[in-house]
Amino acid sequence: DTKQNSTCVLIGAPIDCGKARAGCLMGPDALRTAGIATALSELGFNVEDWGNFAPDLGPEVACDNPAVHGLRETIGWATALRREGARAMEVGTPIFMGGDHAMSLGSVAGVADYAERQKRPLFLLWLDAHTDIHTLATTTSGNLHGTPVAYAMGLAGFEGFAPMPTIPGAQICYLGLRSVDASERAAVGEHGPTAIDMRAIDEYGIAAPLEAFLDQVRAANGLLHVSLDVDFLDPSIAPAVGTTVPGGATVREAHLAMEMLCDSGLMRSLDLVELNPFLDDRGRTAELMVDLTASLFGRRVFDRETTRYS
Ligand code: HAR
Ligand code: MN
Ligand code: MN
Ligand code: MN
Repeated sequence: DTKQNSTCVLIGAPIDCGKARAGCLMGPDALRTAGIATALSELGFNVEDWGNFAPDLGPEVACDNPAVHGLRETIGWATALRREGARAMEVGTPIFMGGDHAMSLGSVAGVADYAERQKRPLFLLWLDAHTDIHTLATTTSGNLHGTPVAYAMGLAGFEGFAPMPTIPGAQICYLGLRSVDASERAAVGEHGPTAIDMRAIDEYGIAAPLEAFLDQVRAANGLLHVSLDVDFLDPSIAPAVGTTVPGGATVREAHLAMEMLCDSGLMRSLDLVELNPFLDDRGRTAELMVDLTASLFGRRVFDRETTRYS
């Protein structure tokens, strides 16, 4: 409905337990400071900021892999964000403001609950240097921000997490990959998400592979969840992230992807993750993330009609 289309719900998720380096807990407030609500209001959206949430902590959970850490807290976050995410889907477009990428164990599950109620297939676009497809058994770092795609696909080894409506690999597309562990490469090969790495972007540009995925979503009448990790971007333009990997997307590639996503009208929910303001340079990464969000919601230099030259 129109209210749903015109409302953005900001969900603060200061989750910081998905890796060792601290600081992502300041992410939601840095995005607010950089003006995310104003940017969306200026584009004509009604913005509801639901504030920062906290994990629903349950009992301690055992895990066979001794490397895994932060499991109880991460499950608590997943429970809280799943509930709030599903609720926000009824109100408008949720923008989950992380927090590290372990946030998506909850955000994607909440969106998947909603998609199941609507009886529509959910598609996932993962803009990231990393595949984040470890299970609790395969992760060697034990950092749970490296696991949400595996959970979303329903892979085994998520003891302690509630089962979620799973997303088949064929409905998942990665864009921007350049740091993938051997066991993750095997999982991608076996379970079939589309993996657009930086070499593919260098060879074909970012538009063609993204358009092909959007065509797939459209043809299936799907809902699209977009998960934007700061490290999708090149560290020279986005230094505020713990896991910098050289050779990422440029400002223009990232804006083009956002503009195409906006034009498609397919995006139904968004994650902004891994922003670590403690590592930022005078707020420039937070500001870039807000500018990209604005492009995603319709900010333009000119509309296409004005710019047509042929
Ligand atoms: N694959 C590595 C690991 O599991 C690195 C994961 C880093 N993940 C993120 N999110 N920064 O994309 O430790
Ligand atoms: Mn990630
Ligand atoms: Mn990453
Ligand atoms: Mn097309």
